[in-house]
Amino acid sequence: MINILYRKSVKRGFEFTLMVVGESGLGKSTLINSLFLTDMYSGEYPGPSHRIKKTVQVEQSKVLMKEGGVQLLLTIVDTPGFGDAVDNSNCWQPVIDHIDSKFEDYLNAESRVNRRQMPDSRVHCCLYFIAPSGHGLKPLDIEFMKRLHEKVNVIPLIAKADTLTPEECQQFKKQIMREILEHKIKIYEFPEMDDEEENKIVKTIKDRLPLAVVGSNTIIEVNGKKVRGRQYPWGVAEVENGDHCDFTLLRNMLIRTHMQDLKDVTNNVHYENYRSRKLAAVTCNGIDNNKTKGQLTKVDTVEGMSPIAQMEEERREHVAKMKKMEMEMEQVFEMKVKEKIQKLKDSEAELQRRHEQMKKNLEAQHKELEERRRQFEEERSTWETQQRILEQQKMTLDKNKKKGKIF
Ligand SMILES: Nc1nc2c(ncn2[C@@H]2O[C@H](COP(=O)(O)OP(=O)(O)OP(=O)(O)O)[C@@H](O)[C@H]2O)c(=O)[nH]1
Ligand SMILES: [Mg+2]
Repeated sequence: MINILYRKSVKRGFEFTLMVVGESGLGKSTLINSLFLTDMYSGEYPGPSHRIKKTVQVEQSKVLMKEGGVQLLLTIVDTPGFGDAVDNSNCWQPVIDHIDSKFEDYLNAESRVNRRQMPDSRVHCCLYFIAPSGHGLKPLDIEFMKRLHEKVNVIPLIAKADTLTPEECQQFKKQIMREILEHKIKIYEFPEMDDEEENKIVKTIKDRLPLAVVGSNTIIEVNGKKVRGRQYPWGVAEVENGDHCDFTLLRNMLIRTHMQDLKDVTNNVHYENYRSRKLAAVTCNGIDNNKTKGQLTKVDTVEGMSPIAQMEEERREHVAKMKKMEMEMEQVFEMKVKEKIQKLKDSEAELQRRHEQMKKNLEAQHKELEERRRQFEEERSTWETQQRILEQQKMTLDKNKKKGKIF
């Protein structure tokens, strides 16, 4: 049954949302372009009108792609880089607001009773760009990642890895992982896989964290082959060359090996956290904190109502609201179970039907074969009889020849 459900989800295709976050100018937009979008300029450095512009607001793009026969609707969320301003406090707010608003949309869709087609625009993964300074994380990086890690799967990346030598990059990676551990930043944990090959990939990824990336939208010719890369007087940093950076490892992990797990963790951990925080806000002191102010002003204007009566009124309203929510949740749950059972029944009936059909086909084929075999046997015995008669005739002829009876 699990297989059938899985196959169904494969047939319907995947929805996946990826976000990039980091200081301004670290190549977030360029990497997104290199990973999934097709803007490319060949030859020389692109003219000013073609260069990627500074990102000034949260921007979403959608890409429809096919990966291993599976349809994939990828949403990419590009965010404005931070770190330019004199005061960078709260620079994470637009990013956090975006993630929360998507959770909110999902929660609203989920509590609607009729929810056959629920679009999932929650952010499933956030690539966090670290400047290739060689000197570890900045306080702002630590603060930002800590704000993100309870809400989204964070994967740290070293930006513009072509500006570090391989040794520097190696050292820098170790340093960053030490600091991540030290500051208890919870980055996305790559799970063990069932498949041995995939487990090898997981081990490689874990050993290489944070992944070092190079982005480029320029095509350069290297030994007669056209590649994405960055040209330097001393050579070319190739984006898709595993010896130069971890770009390909990152891309494969995102769209092949770990997409489903990133979605599962988003749903089971981050979204669940958001939902329970939301519910806690509703039940905290019996009053929804977000609504408190509004309700009090409303009740305040009711003349002649004592504070006690106001509170009683609020309490009653709240109890009624909770009951309604509870009922709605129960309804949703029942619907969910019914839908699942119906789906399973349908699949079972379909399987049974196909099984019967195959059985019938096989029986018909068997009968046909039997019939052909019988015909063949008949033909053979007729042929054998004819053969015997012929042989006898031949023998009689021979005998007669010997006796000189003929002619
Ligand atoms: N050396 C090097 N330069 C890069 C790389 N990726 C991008 N750049 C350059 O860095 C500059 C900024 O790139 P963007 O992609 O606009 O950076 P961003 O992070 O989107 O910047 P904001 O939108 O301001 O946040 C551009 O001139 C890019 O060509 C890289 O991997 N290595
Ligand atoms: Mg940008």
